[in-house]
Amino acid sequence: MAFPNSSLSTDDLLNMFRRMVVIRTFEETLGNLFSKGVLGGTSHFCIGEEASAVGVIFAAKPTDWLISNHRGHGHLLARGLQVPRVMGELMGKLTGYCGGRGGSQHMSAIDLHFLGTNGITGGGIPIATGAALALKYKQSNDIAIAFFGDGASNQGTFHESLNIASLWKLPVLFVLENNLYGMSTPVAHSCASTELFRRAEAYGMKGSRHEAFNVEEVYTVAQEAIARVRGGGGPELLELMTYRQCGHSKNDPRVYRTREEEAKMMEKDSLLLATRSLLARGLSQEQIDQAAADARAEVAKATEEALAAPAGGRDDALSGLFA
Ligand SMILES: Cc1ncc(C[n+]2csc(CCOP(=O)(O)OP(=O)(O)O)c2C)c(N)n1
Ligand SMILES: [Mg+2]
Repeated sequence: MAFPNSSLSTDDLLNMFRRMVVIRTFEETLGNLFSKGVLGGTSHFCIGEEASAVGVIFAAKPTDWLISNHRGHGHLLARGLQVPRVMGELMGKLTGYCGGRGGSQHMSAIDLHFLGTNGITGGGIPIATGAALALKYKQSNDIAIAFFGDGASNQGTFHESLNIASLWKLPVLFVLENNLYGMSTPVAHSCASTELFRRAEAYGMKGSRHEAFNVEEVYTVAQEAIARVRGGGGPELLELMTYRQCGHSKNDPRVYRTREEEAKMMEKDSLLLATRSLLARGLSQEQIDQAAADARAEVAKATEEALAAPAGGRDDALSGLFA
């Protein structure tokens, strides 16, 4: 069944489903590469949160500027960055978007209007606000979109940015991805009021809260908010209720929540919901399985390509340094 007011065609929805499978497979593949020792360090997966990234970014124009956080693979891949180059960046390869220097948490693609993932909690919010100021100054029709978490909404940068963005009516959409936890801390243990969208009211801007499991629902509410922001209505805060099915980072045993809670949230898995919507629109299970298989094959090919790509070395160690 189509979400009310949805303007998505079945082809669009299938395309979004396929991109969500790319994102999930990408991160499952990273998990394997970490366990084999091919990748080192850590990474933050967005498994379970794919509908938020894909729904919002598909509703934006390709020229709208995106700013992400430490959990940014979904945002990067939803924007359409090439999978082998995103994978290559994580592997420290020269073919990566930042020559392998940025990794997961500091990856940008300026030509695709992606201003970067960001390892500093709340660090991307003022960057988006500054980008929006530049866009307003240039009288551009583009907007800035910042993705961040519930934990980041307790940072000073969130409050300062919302205040100035509203005061100056900047074209920025603040997308608060509320996955119920900041690392191991539940929202109710860190936020005096757990309805985070209400924080917008204090700064004189519109705030709203939506479930973010059905990609069509996310697309629809994002499309409406983006149109208002683009139309000069000033900034907005979109609180998207989501759930990370995995741990905070690679080695998180998830002792702060129950397996029962996880099982209940899995019932709203975005791939499951999108599959149901596609079936209701008349697609066959075989067509949907084929789209998922194509997405998985794309990631497998991208992984091979990234593994074979050259790594940086002494000769280029200083290139790209400005200070
Ligand atoms: C300024 C700063 N403080 C602390 C951290 C450590 N840290 C990394 S992720 C994270 C939690 C962020 O929670 P949230 O914003 O809800 O995003 P989520 O991880 O849930 O997607 C913290 C505290 C950091 N990276 N930067
Ligand atoms: Mg969180």
